[in-house]
Amino acid sequence: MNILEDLKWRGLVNQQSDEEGLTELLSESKISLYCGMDPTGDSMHIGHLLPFMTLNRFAEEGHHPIIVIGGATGSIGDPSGKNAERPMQTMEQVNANVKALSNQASRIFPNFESVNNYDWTSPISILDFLRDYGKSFSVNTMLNKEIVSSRLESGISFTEFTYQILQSLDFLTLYRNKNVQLQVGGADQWGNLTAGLDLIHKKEGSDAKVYALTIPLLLKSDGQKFGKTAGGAIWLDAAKTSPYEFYQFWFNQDDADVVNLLKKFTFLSREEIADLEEKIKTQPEKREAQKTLAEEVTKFVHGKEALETAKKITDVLFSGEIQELTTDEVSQAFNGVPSAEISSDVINIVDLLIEAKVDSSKRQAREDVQNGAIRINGEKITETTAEIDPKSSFDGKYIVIRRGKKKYFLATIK
Ligand code: 545
Repeated sequence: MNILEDLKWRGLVNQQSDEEGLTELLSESKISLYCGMDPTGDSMHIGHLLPFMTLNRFAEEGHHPIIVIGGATGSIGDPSGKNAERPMQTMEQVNANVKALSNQASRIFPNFESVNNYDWTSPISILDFLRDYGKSFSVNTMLNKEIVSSRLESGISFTEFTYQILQSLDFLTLYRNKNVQLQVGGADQWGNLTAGLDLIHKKEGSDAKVYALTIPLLLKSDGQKFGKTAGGAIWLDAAKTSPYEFYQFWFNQDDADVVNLLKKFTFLSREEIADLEEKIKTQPEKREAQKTLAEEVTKFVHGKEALETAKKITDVLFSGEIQELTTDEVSQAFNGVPSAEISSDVINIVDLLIEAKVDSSKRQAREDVQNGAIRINGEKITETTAEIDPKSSFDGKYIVIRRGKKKYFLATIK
């Protein structure tokens, strides 16, 4: 099976400019290909991951992937998929985001080449721009692209209207300087990708071998957009979404979605995925497929060590042996549980339950303790006279309180 067939099997192909041509090119030679990202923020989230993981699939076949970080395009703002003008970022913001994203990209995709389109875009003067490139673009064609036509009623600035020219210029520059022959992007990028093909064909001749491939927008089996949770996006930055939360996100996927996700987000073979698909049918309660998905994606994005920590936290929360966690693991594990700040003084258990907002009345707090419903750092406390020393656990930073079987609270020490 060739790589395009594999991508199709995984559901990773939306549109292609010339399937036959690309199939032939890939059967003859190793190529360079690229996907871009604009510095609209300081981290990617899982919605951005697929095109870059797709480049990685090409890399595994010996092709050469390049990431373009949009220092220039990000200062303009891509109108694709947006129904209103983007607020323009300051150049300081753009530069800070370029830095953060470049670091993130090179950590997750260490074998990719990375370039910044500011380097070749910023030296072009307005006259060169209009004379060398503007002439190759028909306003009529630009207006007919979905990116622009969908904005004609609500309005679009000349700045954002020009965006497709800048992205096309990147493809042309990379074709000329690095022999890049394929651009990959999400389905929203089709207009920008084909604008690039047109520019290259005009400037370099209609026989230039360049191609575009888009990846479908990911939906869940219930039709909802994938990757958005009640708590917001799932970020690739461990400081925004901890590796433990990241792991849990994948682990909690429905049976109906998990095979699709294994195909798209892991590098497992058809056989391995078929095996897991079988296990969903015969032993769904084991959640083997979800576990494998969570392990594979967490390892790919955060590395082996972070995966081990995520699994350890998962096990500890299941067994209740909280004292086995390190301070850092506590902060990952309980990020998002109800928490309150308390002082570092030794405190009576009943008072602690009130201060940490576990119980709202002393009567309730005493009852909970007497009923054996309260655990402090994993240890059951049954005496209402018990005194708790905040300095004695987790470097004096946290007390983990459990009420009943599952409900956790975190007291953070001031
Ligand atoms: C710029 C210059 C190029 C080629 C591409 C670009 C960027 C492109 C774009 N892409 C999106 C993006 O999102 C912000 C990510 C940052 C954290 O806007 N014009 O930059 C997304 N892209 C990945 C996929 C996408 C797309 O990075 O293509 O479809 C999401 O899946 O929206 O020469």
